[in-house]
Amino acid sequence: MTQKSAVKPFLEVLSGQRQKVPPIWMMRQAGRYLPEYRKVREKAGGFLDLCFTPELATEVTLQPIRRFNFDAAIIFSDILVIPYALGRAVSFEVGEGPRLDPLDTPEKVAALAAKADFAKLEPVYEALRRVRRELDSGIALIGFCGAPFTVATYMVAGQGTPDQAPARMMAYSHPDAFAKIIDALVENSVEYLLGQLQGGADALQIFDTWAGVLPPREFARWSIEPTRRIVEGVRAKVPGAKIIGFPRGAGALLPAYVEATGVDAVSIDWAAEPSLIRERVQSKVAVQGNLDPLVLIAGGAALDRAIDDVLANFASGRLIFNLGHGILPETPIAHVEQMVKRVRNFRA
Ligand code: 1CP
Repeated sequence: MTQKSAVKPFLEVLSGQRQKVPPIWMMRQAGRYLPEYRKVREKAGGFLDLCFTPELATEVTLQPIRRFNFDAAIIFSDILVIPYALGRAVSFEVGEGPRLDPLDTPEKVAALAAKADFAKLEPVYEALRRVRRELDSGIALIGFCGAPFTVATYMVAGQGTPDQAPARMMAYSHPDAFAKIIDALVENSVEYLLGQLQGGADALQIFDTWAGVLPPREFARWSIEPTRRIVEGVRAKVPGAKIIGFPRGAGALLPAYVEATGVDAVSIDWAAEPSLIRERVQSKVAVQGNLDPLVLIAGGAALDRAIDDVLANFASGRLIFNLGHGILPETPIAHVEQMVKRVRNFRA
């Protein structure tokens, strides 16, 4: 890797300093679109074994950095390690996504552990320490967790669902039970994020992938409020901790999310309306996003045009260039190279 100065452009943007060339990384940048990832994944056995073997997690975290020299690495793990550490059965079936033991009645919720077994998460902290040692000083390291609502949707349903109906239904029918799950996730996520900062993470991202399915009142209660408590809990121990929120699909609720949670940046999806974002979001915090992952598969002139749109919309303010959601497995590597080159050649 090329030697860089100790200034981390990614962190500069989070601290309020717009960069002439926006820093760039991709959500889900370590993963199945990379042949070198698929190789490690095969030899790791189960997906959780990959997450919990520091040597392998370090390797796959660094793979996209070696290839593309991104401005940030995100530690290889998953949002479902918290339910796992809370004693829930969690497995990943190849081609099917996560499977959990459904937490779908108030009786089952009453028996949920209040505190995670953090010894189970120690390998993630060890992987962070190893990545930090190997990473160039100009590249930031991101730790993460799922937002309580999104993690709860998988815990309640026992799997991914198209519309998160099981969790939404529990929130309406048994709000006290649902609140108990959310509270456990808030408290343990604070501790997990603090552990990641101690392990060497420079910044944190809170993924609320399913926040957009909630009506405004429920969004305030189950997305904004728990995220606000996590931000406050982390900063009570590490004042100034840099935190990015990703309430996917929040749309016109983004200004309220930013105002109430206190995050330093929001990751926005590709449907976000540019003038609303500039005037009511980017005027307050940094913005990360928001290329449509599908256009990264399409490539060619459509990709160039879409990249230029993101830059025209947001590069006059604090921008971290990213996708609007995770990169898809069928994405050609040459298209990622095309994107990185075009963004790095941009001068605002
Ligand atoms: O076999 C495999 O390789 C499994 C695929 C996979 C990978 C590569 C899963 C299972 N998780 C991960 C890693 C992962 N997950 C990372 C680190 C890698 C990186 O970003 O480079 C991160 C940040 C996540 C976060 C995550 N997991 C989210 C939030 C972000 C998002 O993309 O929306 C969610 C919702 C999950 C749950 C999950 N884990 C895995 C899958 C396939 C899913 C999604 C299930 C669904 O679609 O409902």
